[in-house]
Amino acid sequence: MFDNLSDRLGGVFDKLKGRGALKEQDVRDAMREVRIALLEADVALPVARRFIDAVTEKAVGQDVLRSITPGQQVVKIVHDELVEMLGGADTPGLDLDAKPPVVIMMVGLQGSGKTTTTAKLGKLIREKHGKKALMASLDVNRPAAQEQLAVLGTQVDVATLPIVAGQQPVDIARRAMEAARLQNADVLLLDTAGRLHVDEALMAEMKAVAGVSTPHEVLLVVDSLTGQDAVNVAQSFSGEVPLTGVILTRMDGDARGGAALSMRHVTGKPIKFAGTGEKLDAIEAFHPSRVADRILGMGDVVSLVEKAAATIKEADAEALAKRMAKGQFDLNDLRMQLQQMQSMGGLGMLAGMMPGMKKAKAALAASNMDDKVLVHMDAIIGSMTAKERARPELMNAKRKKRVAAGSGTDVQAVNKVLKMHQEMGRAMKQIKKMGGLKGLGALFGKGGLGGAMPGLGGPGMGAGMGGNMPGLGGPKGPSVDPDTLPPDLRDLLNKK
Ligand SMILES: Nc1nc2c(ncn2[C@@H]2O[C@H](COP(=O)(O)OP(=O)(O)OP(=O)(O)O)[C@@H](O)[C@H]2O)c(=O)[nH]1
Ligand SMILES: [Mg+2]
Repeated sequence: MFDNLSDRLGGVFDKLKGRGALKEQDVRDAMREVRIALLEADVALPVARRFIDAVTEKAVGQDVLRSITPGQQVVKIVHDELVEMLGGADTPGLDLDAKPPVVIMMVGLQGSGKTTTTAKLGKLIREKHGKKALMASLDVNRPAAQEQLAVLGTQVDVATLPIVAGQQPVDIARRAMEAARLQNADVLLLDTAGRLHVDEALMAEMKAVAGVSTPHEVLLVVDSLTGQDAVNVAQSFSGEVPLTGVILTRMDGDARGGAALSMRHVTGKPIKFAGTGEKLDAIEAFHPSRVADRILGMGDVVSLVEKAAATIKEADAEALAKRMAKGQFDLNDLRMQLQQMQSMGGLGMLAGMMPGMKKAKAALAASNMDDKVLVHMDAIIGSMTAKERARPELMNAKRKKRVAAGSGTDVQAVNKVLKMHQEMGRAMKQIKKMGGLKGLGALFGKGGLGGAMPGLGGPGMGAGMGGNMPGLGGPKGPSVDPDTLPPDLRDLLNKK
């Protein structure tokens, strides 16, 4: 689910993030691509249009374009707007707050997953809410539909209404109400019949059932795989019965995601649950922010950006940028970069929060790298004298031995730190020559990894860590992905 959309958007944003500065036209161009990606994912046209308008309006603002990390900011705006599109930060769960028996009516097209979801909810109500539920099938169209629910009922240990052959839906609903009262059930779940298409007979039946049972929740069950058609279905239903929420089934499948993304806007009702499999516990509360994270392929870039902003002392960043402007970069500066990485929670956490985290995490695990590497590097620099830190060229064999002993490492490790520093210094000099300082300043300021990763995004971290610190990831490690760097930096790394 969302895989294609995710890839497409990832491509668009990588380009955006790879730039130090953004012009309004860059944002507009990117938004055109986002729009195409949304439409290809089967998002309803008005929904896509509204989304793009909202994002564009916010993203072309001067605060964003002039900020140090415009690309990141645009991504955050897209993220926040996606959350909004999916229903906002807080989505309500099941509302069982009414006089029992609280009636929940399930509606939807044939095969959308109503019966399965009814049983899933019955189980959830028993286990999570600690309440007693009764389930009744009003499906007299499909042979054995009522038996299906009875079987599921025994599986989830929730009572079902005894079947009376030949009884019609409205009468079954009445009988179910009566039975629920007699059994002191807290909740009555009504599973209704589906049709291949929305038709008048179906709507009349839904209305009549709602009329006698006055449901507290009317949940529209929608198959995520239905794409654009789901939107029409949702529109027809919401015009006829008082929907209170939507449940998306088959979120475990490879749907393009359009139904999920459009549903909230089309029905105006919250998506309450997501069905994630055929098993009867495969149901999850629907969290817009988590889904947005998933679509944007971010571990949690948003909190990473927030965290970076909170962690990196503005003053430090500025001081470093100034020194770099003069072509200065000593071991103290390197150390500051390492400490920033550590104070953000270490490498494991960073990898977990990075976009494309799957790859990064795997590389991290494969390289046996852990936060000890950072600690060791810090200890090595810490064991040097102030003079040595400022002038690393002083480090001869004797001094290296002393520092290795002092930091509890070996000369090889000391060499690695020195080499890393050398690479970073060289990279910076070249950048200075190329006049690419603005991008670099941004990278180090609050930036890194295309904006969000101080330290990790620096050119030296890319060159140094990737190339020379086997412990720190190797070529495929969590060092910066060259594609996310500003073009001038990228060229530099590629030349290497
Ligand atoms: N993978 C997956 N399969 C699901 C999910 N929800 C339902 N299914 C499957 O979809 C099929 C149809 O589900 P039902 O619950 O019978 O659908 P229905 O809406 O009651 O169908 P009718 O009563 O014929 O209208 C079953 O095989 C379910 O196991 C889900 O979230 N994920
Ligand atoms: Mg059914």
